[in-house]
Amino acid sequence: MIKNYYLCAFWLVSAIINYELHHVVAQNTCPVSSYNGSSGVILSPGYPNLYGDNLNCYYLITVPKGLRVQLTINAFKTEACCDYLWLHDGAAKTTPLIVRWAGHLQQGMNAHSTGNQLLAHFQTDGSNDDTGFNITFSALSLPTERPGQMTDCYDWRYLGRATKSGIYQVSPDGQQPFSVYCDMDTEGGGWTVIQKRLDGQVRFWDRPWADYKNGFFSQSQFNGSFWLGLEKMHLLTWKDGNVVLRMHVMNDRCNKSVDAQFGIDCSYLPNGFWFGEWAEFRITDELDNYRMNVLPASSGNISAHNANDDRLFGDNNGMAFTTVDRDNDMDDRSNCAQNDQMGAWWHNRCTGFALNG
Ligand SMILES: [Ca+2]
Ligand SMILES: [Ca+2]
Repeated sequence: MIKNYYLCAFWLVSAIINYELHHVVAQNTCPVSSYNGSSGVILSPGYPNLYGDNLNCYYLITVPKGLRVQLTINAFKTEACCDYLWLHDGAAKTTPLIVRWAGHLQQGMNAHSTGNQLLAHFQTDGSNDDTGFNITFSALSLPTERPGQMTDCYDWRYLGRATKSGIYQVSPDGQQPFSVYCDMDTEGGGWTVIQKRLDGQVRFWDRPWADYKNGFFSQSQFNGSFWLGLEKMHLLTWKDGNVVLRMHVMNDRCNKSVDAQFGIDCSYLPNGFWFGEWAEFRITDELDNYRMNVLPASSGNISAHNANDDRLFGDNNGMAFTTVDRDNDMDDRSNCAQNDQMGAWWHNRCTGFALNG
């Protein structure tokens, strides 16, 4: 009886504390929704204390005409799964999304609009708050327009203000322009697609060096499977200091024909979606056999964020490109592109994953 009595008392105290916590949090309402001028700060409700649940706060930032809005993170901590800061490229929620920020983000991270207005929308779910954000906004000059000289899809998105995914002409070195497929939908858009594999109709693994250098397509060009080509990748990655590589792997994990060939049963594997991002992706020129350099994975679920389990960084960073007819890998006894049909790749001895195999 006494035990029960104490237990009841504890529950009561616990309930009161919870009530008071909720009460404090619930006082957080959205701050002012309009910000004008050349610079300032936007804060999450209650910052640096916990923001509240079920918030929908809007921050419309307007800088002088002819300039762009730049946001720079001073501090950012939200619940990664569920509390988001959406940045829109204009004054309304219907304008294109620049980026969605969530989780614990580093000081100094930034994003910008293409015009003089940016709408930030802070949305939280019904539980688990964090300290939120402290973000500086500033006016950024528009870069000098270079008519007819878009160097990549990022230029088309942020200088050309293109918002539709499709085929665009780019000239990374100011020389002869060529066609690329621009993804304007994923994570703010401006992505130049360098490889796409949809099905087994286009052979990838045993193509010769010349094909991997110059690129190859299915009959439906950029609508089907393709490899843009190492020479173009070199031009695209060499002109800028920081090119981000992003991979998407989705749907069927189990290829029935390969399954039968190697006698593996993979039918128990579910479909899924995996992605990863690696910064400072660079491909050297042909004289150096299109060597690939990259930093460790910065996000995604394709590999763990450490060198031991980051196969692209761990195995392929600093490696030259190998095809079935040109062996530049580190394996003395074999050609890694031939081994188990792993295909042309930046092989070491050989590699943990190879997306052309
Ligand atoms: Ca939450
Ligand atoms: Ca070899």
